[in-house]
Amino acid sequence: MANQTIPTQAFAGQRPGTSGLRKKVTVFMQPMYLENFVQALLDVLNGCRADGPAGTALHDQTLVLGGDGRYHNRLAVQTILKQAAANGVRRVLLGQGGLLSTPAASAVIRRRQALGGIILSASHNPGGPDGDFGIKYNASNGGPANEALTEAVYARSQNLREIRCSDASDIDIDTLGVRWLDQMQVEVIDPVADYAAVMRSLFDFDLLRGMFQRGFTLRLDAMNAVGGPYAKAILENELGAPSGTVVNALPLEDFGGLHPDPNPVNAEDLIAHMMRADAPDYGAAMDGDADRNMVLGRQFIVTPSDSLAVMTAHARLIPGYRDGLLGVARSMPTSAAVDRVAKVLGIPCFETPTGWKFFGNLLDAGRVTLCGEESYGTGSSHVREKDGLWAILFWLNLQGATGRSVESLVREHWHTYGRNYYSRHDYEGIPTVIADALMADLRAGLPGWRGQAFGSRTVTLADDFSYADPVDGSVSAHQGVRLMFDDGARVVFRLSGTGTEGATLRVYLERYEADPSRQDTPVQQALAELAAVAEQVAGIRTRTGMAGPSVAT
Ligand code: VG1
Ligand code: CO
Repeated sequence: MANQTIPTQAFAGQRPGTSGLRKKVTVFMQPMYLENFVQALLDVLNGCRADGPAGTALHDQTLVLGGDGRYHNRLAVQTILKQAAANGVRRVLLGQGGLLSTPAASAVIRRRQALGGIILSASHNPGGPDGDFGIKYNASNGGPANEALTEAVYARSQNLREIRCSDASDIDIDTLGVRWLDQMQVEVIDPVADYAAVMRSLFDFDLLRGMFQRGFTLRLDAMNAVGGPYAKAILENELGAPSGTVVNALPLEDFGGLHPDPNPVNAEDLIAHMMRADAPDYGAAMDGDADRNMVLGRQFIVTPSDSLAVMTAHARLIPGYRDGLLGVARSMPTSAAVDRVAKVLGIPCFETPTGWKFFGNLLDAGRVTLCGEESYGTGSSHVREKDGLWAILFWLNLQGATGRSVESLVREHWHTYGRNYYSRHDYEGIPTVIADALMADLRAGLPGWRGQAFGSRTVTLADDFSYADPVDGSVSAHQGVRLMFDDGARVVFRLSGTGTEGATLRVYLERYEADPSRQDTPVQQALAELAAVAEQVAGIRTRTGMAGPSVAT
């Protein structure tokens, strides 16, 4: 079979966002759209500059490939394999059926010492022919490519004139084992094996097995996404949880119509189960690519920011972290609950921009062990992605090691450290011009806010968060507008970088409550004053015509 060189024209807008290039499936299905982006990526990996000739850096390299199984995944896998072959890649490790969860892809890259991996996922975005598709590249540390690389790919995509592709036929991606696509070796691997080995090395599997033997009950909602096979293999097959513990376990191309975003709005069926009188001991869910997690106890929902703080406080009880933590990191909008724990433990705590790629350097440099985001993401140095099932196993191990329920662990935490009331309000589908103007006006108004009083609170800091990476010194500016108050409360504004329709404004609200007798207020009530401040400062209702947020979690 021969390599073909096919002329193409650049597509505008192939700049990766918070987590790769995400667009509507209909956009990705345009002829050459995926091909262009993949060619730009392979060119950059081959050592090309924005407009230079092709290099050969890939010729002795291995790439990992897999995705969350959503609509278009199988077709995209075949296309990418043919492009990889024509661009001189030596070997591809492909998840069986084209499947790899995001954390599993990270684990495979690391364990097999691959150059990197291509992950096909739009994560928590809906799937199906009318849904979203996505592609991202992870580097040899297993983590999302840094901004320098994604910008180079974008620059290359804007100068692209041709792509190279093999005209070989589709290959079998469903049978384990090695086959050839021209000169390139394709090894179809079990998508679960490497990942499960990592989990075994971190958690007390004997303890967990004993819990299920003694009747501990868990409901894990895999939301018809890629996490199902991982959860079934580890929890039901290996740890002996009764069959049916993992629900919605079969990955479906459209997620069975579910929106695979594990939050109280989209995981309503799980919440309903957990609120019943006969609820299981423990409830959990993952998102489309299994890197997010939601943790629930009986009649109790854990916020992701609290989850990170509780995990940090108890990490030494988990075998993989028994020697303690080097440090922790959280994204800027994530609540400061973990900061208080880090202080008590005497370990460093870093504040990074939104997106997992910013944790990579800190993890690689051995400065942090645990990381988390308010968006239902927690992870550790075991891979370079957030990891849904890992977090669920961590909390399971924690319940087993302490003999305590999810709710009592969190309540005790609040009692000890105080409670950071926290909520994120999303305003979805705003016309881009309106959202951009809102943010621009907020930024322009920043100098005026400092010293302003809102009710009993005074603004002590008003800025646009800028991050200087302590490891490589790179600076990422304009990461979100912050208003900080004298009592530790905060309001943060930023625009989403993962959506595919219009703009989504995210407003993050936080305030601290040390007094245990005042830690039981409903969250939205506890934050109502701050929501009013956000409205006053940004004029969201007038500008968008929306009466309130489309999602408040
Ligand atoms: C969102 C979250 C962010 C997360 C990102 C990718 O980004 O806020 O914390 O890292 O999604 O998560 P944004 O730019 O829309 O706010 V995943 O699970 O979609 O890859
Ligand atoms: Co995800």
